[in-house]
Amino acid sequence: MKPAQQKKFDKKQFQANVKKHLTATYATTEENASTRQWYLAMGQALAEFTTLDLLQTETDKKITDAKSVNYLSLEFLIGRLTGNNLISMGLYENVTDAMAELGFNLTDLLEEERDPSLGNGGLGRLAACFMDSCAAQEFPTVGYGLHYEYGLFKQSFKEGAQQEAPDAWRGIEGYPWELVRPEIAQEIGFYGHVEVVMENGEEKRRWVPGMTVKAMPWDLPIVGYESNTVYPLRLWECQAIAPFSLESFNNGDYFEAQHSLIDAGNITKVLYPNDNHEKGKTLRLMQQYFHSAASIRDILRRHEAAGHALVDLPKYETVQLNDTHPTIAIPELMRILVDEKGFGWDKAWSISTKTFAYTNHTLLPEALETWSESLIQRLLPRHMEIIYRINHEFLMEVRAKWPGDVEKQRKLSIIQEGFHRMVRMANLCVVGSYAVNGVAALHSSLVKKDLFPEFDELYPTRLHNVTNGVTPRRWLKFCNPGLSALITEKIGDQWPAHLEQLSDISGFADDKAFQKQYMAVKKENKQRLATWVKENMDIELDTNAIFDVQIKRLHEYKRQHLNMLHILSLYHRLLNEPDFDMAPRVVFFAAKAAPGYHLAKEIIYAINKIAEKINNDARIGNKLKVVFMPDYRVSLAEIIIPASDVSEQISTAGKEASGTGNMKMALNGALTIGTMDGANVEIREEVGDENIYIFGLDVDGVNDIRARGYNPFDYYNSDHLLKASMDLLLGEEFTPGEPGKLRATFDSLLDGGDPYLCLADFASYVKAHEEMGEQYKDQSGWAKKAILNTALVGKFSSDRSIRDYVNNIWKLEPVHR
Ligand code: 26Q
Repeated sequence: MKPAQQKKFDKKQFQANVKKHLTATYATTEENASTRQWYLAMGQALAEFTTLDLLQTETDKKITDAKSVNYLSLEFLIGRLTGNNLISMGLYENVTDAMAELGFNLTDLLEEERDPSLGNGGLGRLAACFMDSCAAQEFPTVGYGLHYEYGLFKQSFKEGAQQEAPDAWRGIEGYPWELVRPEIAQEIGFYGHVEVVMENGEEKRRWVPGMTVKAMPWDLPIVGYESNTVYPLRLWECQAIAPFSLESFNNGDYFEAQHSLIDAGNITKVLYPNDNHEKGKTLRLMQQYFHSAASIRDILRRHEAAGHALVDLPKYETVQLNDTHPTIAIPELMRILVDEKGFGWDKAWSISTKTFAYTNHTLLPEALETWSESLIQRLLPRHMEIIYRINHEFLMEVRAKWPGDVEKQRKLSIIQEGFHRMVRMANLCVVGSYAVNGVAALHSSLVKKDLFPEFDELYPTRLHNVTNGVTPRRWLKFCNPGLSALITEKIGDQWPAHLEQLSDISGFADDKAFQKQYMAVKKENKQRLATWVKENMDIELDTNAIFDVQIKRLHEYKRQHLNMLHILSLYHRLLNEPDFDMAPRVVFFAAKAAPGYHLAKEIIYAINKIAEKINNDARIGNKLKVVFMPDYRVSLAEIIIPASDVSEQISTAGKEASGTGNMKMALNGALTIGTMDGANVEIREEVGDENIYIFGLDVDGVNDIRARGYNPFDYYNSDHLLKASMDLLLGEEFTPGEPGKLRATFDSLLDGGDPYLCLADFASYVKAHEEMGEQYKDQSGWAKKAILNTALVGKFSSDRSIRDYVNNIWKLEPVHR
């Protein structure tokens, strides 16, 4: 089926519209307009196609009478929308042609769009892929997030060290795809106290907030692939209710008068740049409550506007919590039902627990959110009372199940006892949801076995697995047009909506002509990346080399420093082993470190310094290059991923919940070198052991070695290559005149105890790389493996993930428009 937008497209009218926006919206003329203004005007003209659909879906009775999912997430890392929306609307060719007639290359125009980086990494990007898949398959969906003024910081390097700058993603002109919706704004309270009032002889509790702000919604259209469906991604912006206090203003205290404006403006000012790490900051909790409260109110508004009764909420709405960040939505719904809508506790609890479902994305203890009771008490006094009541009822269940077992109560309680009592958000989520899921098979089994074993005993049907996925529209069709065309030539054009069809490509894995075509496309993509690197970093690359890629947030558990040790080992051998023969390679990194994560920044610095030396060392010629690309973001991933030969997925087993970059690179024909962690386990199941390089300790091995008492010095002292590689960090090899400047990583790996077992996995990692490097010398054998990776990862389409949610958790039906 072709989307209606394509049928409606009239080239002349579209061109006229672009020109109209150039003057009417951006106040310039055809003669004077910059490329950026042409892009903006084109964006506005395109948004006209989706706005009406967006508004119509809102009131379409077929949709308001069907069950919807509400995806609540503090992060949506959507990336640029224009190119992707063109693909979904089926207008890519039409608009290429229309803009060419106006004298513009569409690719150049698309480059003018700034990435909306409204997320940190995997969790935010997953939310974006899920929105795309819900729209493509027409499962009624509303995404709820925050309209941050500044997205994830922009990264640059100054003499190798990370520098951060604010990301004003909307520019001064605003973002062409967003629509402000003042008619459905909400008011949100904070602070204040709880009053007791008598109502019909009954005691009722009511929250009287001490401060109120406005939640202003901005809608972004999520366009379903060839489906005529447009769902909103609704992002809340915090505004002051009155621009300033008139009283203080009239009293002449202008500065005082601005205060409310400053406070309210702060709540959605900037995205917190921490990934897999929580820091209990008041403003972060304010963001979370602001997001939850505005979203829950909007869900209830839609439900009531459709004429449905509140008792039927779970029949029409389900609320998916993307990690614990929106947990406060649970007590908020309870507060509204009990305090404002007059429900008894039990009825309200029954409605609420049939509405919420929760996805866990991490087992790392430092990432499990807890908030101090005293902070919640101060900011949200009524919610704290509700949490106590939920906990009280829950602990009665625990006592009934394990009579007399105080230890169980202590462990499961939503409130963690101690000097500073803390609220455990994950426990509140498990207790308050009808379904809880992990994000890959291994991760979900560890959620059951290690994180929530007692909850699993208490609620044996509550815990699920839904393996993550990625959208094949952005991560193959759009970012890799060469490979897409080749696939379409062989198996037709239905695969972007039915990715399992890619398995038909495996029939061509041995076909020498196809192998050549496949590798020629890879070469073109490598050339595109090499050109980017030359233009932006002035490093010359050989596209015959292996392009070995590690792109993800910088975190010790992801072990970029293990990759760095491997580079040091290659450098050492190139200089010291006359017979050492390796396939030339370029090792690419791209990663942002949380600004407060000291060691992560040291690792970036070390890799940059090592790169500088190696890239300019005439002794090793072009055998080895190291490229740390600055400012990793979705649009950069779209260039790197299609060009990757090798995908580094080397986290310590048990630490990476799933990973999704692993899926994107395998889909684009990279061979994974990885541990038995996260979704790597399932990728191996799909592509077969011969088409992936697995190394290192598995989860049991990790547990064993820790139980025996892990000592990194044992490895350092007994493995010559490891010692030689690490010792390179001690002198001034990479920091002339400044010996010891790279010590931080060295120290963390030895005196620091090597918490992520890099040294234990080093030898096995080196060996896997050697095998992989040998294989690369046989280009036909390599091509076969790469083709089989593309062919056999259809499972990892986010369309499949969404169908799993729909069938096993949400229980809803598609609505075709
Ligand atoms: C929490 C509290 C305060 C401030 C920030 C945070 C915070 C923010 C982001 C905590 C965690 C995150 C992000 C986590 C994340 O991206 N997890 C990844 O989720 C992916 C999608 O499921 C998985 O593939 C990755 O394995 C997992 O690391």
